[in-house]
Amino acid sequence: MKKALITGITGQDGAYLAKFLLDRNYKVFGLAPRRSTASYSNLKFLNVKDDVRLLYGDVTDIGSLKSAIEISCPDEIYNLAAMSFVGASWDLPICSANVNGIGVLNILECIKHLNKDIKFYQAGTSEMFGSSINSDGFQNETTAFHPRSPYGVSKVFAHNLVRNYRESFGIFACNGILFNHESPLRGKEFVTRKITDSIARILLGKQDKIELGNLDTHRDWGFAGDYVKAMWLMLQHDTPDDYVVATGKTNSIRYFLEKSFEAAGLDSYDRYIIQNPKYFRPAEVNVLKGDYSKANNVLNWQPETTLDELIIKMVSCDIERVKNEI
Ligand code: NAP
Ligand code: G4F
Repeated sequence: MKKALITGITGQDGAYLAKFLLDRNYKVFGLAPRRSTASYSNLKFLNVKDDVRLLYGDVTDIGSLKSAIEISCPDEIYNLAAMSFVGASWDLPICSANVNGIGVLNILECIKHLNKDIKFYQAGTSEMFGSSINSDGFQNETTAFHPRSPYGVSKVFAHNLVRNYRESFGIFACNGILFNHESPLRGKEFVTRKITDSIARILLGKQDKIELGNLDTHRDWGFAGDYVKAMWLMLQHDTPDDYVVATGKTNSIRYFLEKSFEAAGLDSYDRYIIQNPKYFRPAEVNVLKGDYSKANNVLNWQPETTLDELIIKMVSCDIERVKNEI
């Protein structure tokens, strides 16, 4: 039986990846930081909370990582832990650098010293491209990085470390460069879930308006459940490498709003939206559109869920959740 250690197991991707690996008969360990109120809601939502073994740990605390690796003896480590909210990274730049940058170095150092045969996946992001785009309008593995937030900068640091430890020490370490992926488990501060949760509240008479920032940016949105498969495929391949994971389609926040309101049976979104300067960012990433042909050709991976299907799933799930709120 293969063993995997997932950092960030309580987050959106962590829960989907835990389920994916359990379904493939892995023994799954999860690193969970100490929080004043522990949140296992994502693991519970997917009915996997009791099937994983959680170990206290924090990627900024190398002793806790060493101990988690010694207890779990993993064949594979998936590093999903992050301060993942771009909007907060200007307020928390040092925290972002420590968790998203030094945290990765801590794990790589543990692998180097404890067991160089452990395969490693690093959760990289399209935010590393920032304002950089190829002349064909896509971003792929050859696109230069020009991050636009402390979050993006911290992830570039991690990306380069992973490549360096692969080249220097022969560690099987892969960078996924994942474009935005959403689900009913997405945190409510991210724009998609903020919209679908608010629509459910509007529909059920619990909210009147949605306050948002820039509605004209474009994102390449996929379904998180599809993307965790790509993480796993990277570690099953013969050689370690870096891969873009995306849908190849881009849409604006306005499109997401329009389709979400439609999915809830509500007409035009205009009268429900207030634009609040507090949600605009000091520097913005205007367009993300990923070319996933390398992942398709080498790993045989492709997205399975369309954005319109994803929106329907998120809206209906939030309507049920808000209905059942006490
Ligand atoms: P998420 O829901 O915000 O989950 C992040 C996880 O990291 C949570 O379990 C969080 O625990 C944990 N964490 C935070 N600080 C930690 C620390 N110091 N030590 C250990 N764990 C810590 O994020 P996600 O959407 O699942 O994304 C997973 C990873 O993919 C992240 O690295 C993110 O940057 C990256 N990524 C995401 C996307 C996307 O569109 N979702 C795209 C590209 C890359 P608490 O909840 O207790 O804080
Ligand atoms: O949903 P967002 O906060 O996601 P963002 O910044 O694209 O980051 C997500 O995807 C990255 C991959 O590209 C991940 F690495 C990262 O961890 C995270 O998962 O914002 C999307 C867009 C932005 O342009 C933002 O300015 O929506 C715009 N937006 C407009 N109004 C808003 C809002 N974003 C948020 N969060 N809240 C608003 O009210």
